[in-house]
Amino acid sequence: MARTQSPDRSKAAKFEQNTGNGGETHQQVSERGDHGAGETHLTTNHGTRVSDNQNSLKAGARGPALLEDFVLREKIFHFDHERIPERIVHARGSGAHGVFECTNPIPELTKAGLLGTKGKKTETFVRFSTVAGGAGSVDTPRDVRGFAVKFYTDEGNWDLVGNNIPVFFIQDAIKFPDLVHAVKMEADRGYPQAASAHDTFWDFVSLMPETMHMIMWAMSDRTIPRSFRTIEGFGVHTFRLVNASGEAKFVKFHWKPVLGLQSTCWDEAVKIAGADPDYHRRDLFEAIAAGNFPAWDLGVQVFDEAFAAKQPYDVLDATKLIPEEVLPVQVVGRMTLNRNVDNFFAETEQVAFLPSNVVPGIDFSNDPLLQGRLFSYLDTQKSRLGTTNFHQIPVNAPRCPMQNFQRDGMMQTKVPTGRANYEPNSLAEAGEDGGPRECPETGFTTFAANDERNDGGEKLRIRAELFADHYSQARLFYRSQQPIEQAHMASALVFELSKVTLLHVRDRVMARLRNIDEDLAKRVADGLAMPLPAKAPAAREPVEMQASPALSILAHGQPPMEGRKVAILFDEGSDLAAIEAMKGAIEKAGGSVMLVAPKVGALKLKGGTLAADGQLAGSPSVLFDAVCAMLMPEQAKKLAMDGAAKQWFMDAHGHCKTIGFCPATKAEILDKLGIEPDAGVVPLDRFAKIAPARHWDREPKVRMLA
Ligand code: HDE
Repeated sequence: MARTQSPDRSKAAKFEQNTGNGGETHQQVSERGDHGAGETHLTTNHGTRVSDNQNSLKAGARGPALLEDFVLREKIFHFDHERIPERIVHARGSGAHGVFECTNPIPELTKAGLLGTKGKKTETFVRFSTVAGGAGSVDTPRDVRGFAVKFYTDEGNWDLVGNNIPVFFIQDAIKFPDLVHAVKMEADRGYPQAASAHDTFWDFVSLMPETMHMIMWAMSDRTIPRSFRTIEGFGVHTFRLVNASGEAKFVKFHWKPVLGLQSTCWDEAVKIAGADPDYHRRDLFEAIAAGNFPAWDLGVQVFDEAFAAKQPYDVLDATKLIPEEVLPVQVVGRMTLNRNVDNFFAETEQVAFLPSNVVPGIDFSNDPLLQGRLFSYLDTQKSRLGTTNFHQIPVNAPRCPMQNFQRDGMMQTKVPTGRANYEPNSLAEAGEDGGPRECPETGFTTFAANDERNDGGEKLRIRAELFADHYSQARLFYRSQQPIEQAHMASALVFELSKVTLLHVRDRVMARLRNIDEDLAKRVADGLAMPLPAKAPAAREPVEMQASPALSILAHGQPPMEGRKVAILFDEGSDLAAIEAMKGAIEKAGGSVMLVAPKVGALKLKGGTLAADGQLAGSPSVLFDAVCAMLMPEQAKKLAMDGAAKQWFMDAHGHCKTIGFCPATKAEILDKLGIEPDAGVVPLDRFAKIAPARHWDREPKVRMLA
């Protein structure tokens, strides 16, 4: 038998393989000379045209693959290295492009150009994230959300790398690796993923009372948001604004969502994790794709040393906030996210935020957490993106001119010309390009902070006195919540501590809770069926602060219809005109509608046929803000025995959502499930008006809360 390759045999073998080209083989496609849309040619990374992207090079049709196959080796080599290290924290994120527009300029406070003129627009890139889970984890665990914004200003990139909570767990950067180790998967067993409800996290918390304020936020509904579009953002640290005369004020940055604040409830968040692990990513992408651009107002709280000195907390302590009722937030501009990324990896994964990216007019404070971050982010980009030249990646590159004498390094993509790679040089005197020079007038100058309260500035491993108050603001937060929100917090604590197997850790947490609020501590102890331990000694006795309604989500009122998603359940025989009228009413009010039916293909209705957007079992009610059903009696009867259908209504009811019913739905489904009409379980004619509201007064009837 001939050992050489027979062209005819290899052709025959190729004909049997399906290339995915509409059922055609490679041979069929290439015989026709069709190279796909636009007649573009597939090449290697070095530009050589590839003749066959379906078969590796073999010594005979049944022979071994050859090392010589540079097309195969290059393709596999690149593929093998497609993943880069995920972020050590905030690994799971979603990004989008936007624009920031200054609406209320503050040139008297800052010389930063983006805040200096009304109507001034600055491009932005935003990445929202969870903190603890890996890049492939779900979107809805109980977790803090990152809210990182890169402003591509005319004066360089300003990165405001914040969270959706205005305070942080720890006060000093030296504790960050401990905190992160404690909250991530436990070191020996590699679980739990994206969850704080485990021994090591609560062990750390119980031993670090400075975490208590943040723990109150973490146990509140702030950490189970409805959407990225409905979270607030905070710069967390105190920063400085510096004006053209060199005068500085302190500042805290806030982002206020135009769609209002909204969260889910815990049972709902858990179920969403299964129904749609990409719930937040999908929500953001789809909203932007549909032209419903989410927006946030940027606000500032501006204050001076004298104000800072009068507060019962230290403004350099990142575990403390300044209540808005004490110092109002002044809106300076609005950011609108108006463009999805073209490529997730190139943009969302490779974006590198640096709190050290500031522009003239914005400066740091001595917050010891912030100071640590100024090192950490630059350092981490080298290990994640692999090169000191990560700033050249398009999403990271400044939009304004950038030139200096830094050279070379891995993956250098620029080709600098000339000899000037040092400064000072006098090459210009010889007619050569001498390169850029420093700019004393317009360049960034650090505000020469003269902090009177810094006791002479000896080098000490020490924290300022008021940092020792760990409970006043934890109490402020708890007592500023509405009763149902307090019940959610107590229940969250019970849930989390119930997952803690070290009993002494549960005890120690409860002992600390007693410093925050005795009633809260008692509810948690009752919920765990454990005796309340003695109160933990406090390093500093808490002071009473005036309640701050701005800290409550519900005090902001019911959400608007704009940006909310409503499901209409129908089946064969439903009235098409009625469905269309309902859809129209919801869309007119700014909501979006998903049509759900037991089968997705076209169903025969009264008045025509209609295809559903989602199949009932795959579109559980947790994915919607409100649901209604428009069914004929026979179909309602059939659905009344279907598990997915029953759960659909039970969950909508249990999550305190508005449910709109037709007579058949009420008689055949709701009545049998024991779902009684209330302020939010209403006939269809009232549904559209109140759809986005949550009916929290229903909750004590459907769930035991701590
Ligand atoms: Fe971060 N943080 N962090 N952090 N952080 C990172 O940087 C760090 C802190 C925040 O979407 C890392 O590029 C230290 C506070 C966000 O890409 C890392 C300390 C706040 C993001 C890092 C803190 C944040 C990060 C991981 C204590 C709210 C995601 C990958 C001193 C104000 C940014 C990376 C994105 C990411 C370090 C504390 C927010 C390791 C050392 C406080 C939103 O550098």
